[in-house]
Amino acid sequence: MEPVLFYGVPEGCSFGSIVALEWLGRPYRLCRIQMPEVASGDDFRRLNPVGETPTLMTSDGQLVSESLAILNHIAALGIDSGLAFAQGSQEFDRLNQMLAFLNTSYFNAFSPLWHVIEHEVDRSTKDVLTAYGRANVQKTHAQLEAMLGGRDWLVGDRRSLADAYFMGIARWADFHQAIDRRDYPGLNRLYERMASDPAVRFAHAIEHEEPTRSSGGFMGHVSLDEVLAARQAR
Ligand SMILES: N[C@@H](CCC(=O)N[C@@H](CS)C(=O)NCC(=O)O)C(=O)O
Repeated sequence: MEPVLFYGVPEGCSFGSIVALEWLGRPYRLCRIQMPEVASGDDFRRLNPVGETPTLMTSDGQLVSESLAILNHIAALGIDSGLAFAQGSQEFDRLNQMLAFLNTSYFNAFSPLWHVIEHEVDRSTKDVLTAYGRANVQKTHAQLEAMLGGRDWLVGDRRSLADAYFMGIARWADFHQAIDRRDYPGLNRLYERMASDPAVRFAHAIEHEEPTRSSGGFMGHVSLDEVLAARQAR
């Protein structure tokens, strides 16, 4: 079977991995995982014991979880097509640094905001967490704007996997009304440019189950049951 990306809905951070696979252009399939029910269920935990998405199953059945590991796996396949850089190069270090920032500081800034939506909390706890989350989201946007340094793309002079991953997280700021992105002009331009990228439009349509066309190698969806049955039969 082609590689399968298990992506979480709604609005999951798997978004960037879908964009990356589209850009890579090689055949792949998708498996839709509803959060939290299916992601934390026993069946999916057979593929990722952590119970989180994304997870990638490679064509030889190996399982890779954690966005950084998945993006670096895709990156290694995309060096020839200019999607990423060879380990040991300065560009690789820059990309890895940016991905690490996005995957830790930037991603985690939203955690308090998600917590108040996903858990029952009393009014004062909600106010404290909301203020803390918004302050973190503002801080990490200011940091990222400084790292962007007036360039068009997060790393180097062309799009990279960092821009793909950024897009999946950045939209959470709108959902939580945590910032006005126009206060960060460089990030705002990047967001607008990426929003019109065919792979970003595709990933958005996939999440929302809208009709769409792949500009990469998407071969269709496969269900979790089908994947588990195929693995058992191996
Ligand atoms: N460190 C992980 C974090 C993955 C993560 O938190 N995934 C969320 C979606 S963005 C998830 O699957 N949550 C499970 C749930 O909400 O049930 C990564 O970078 O891939």
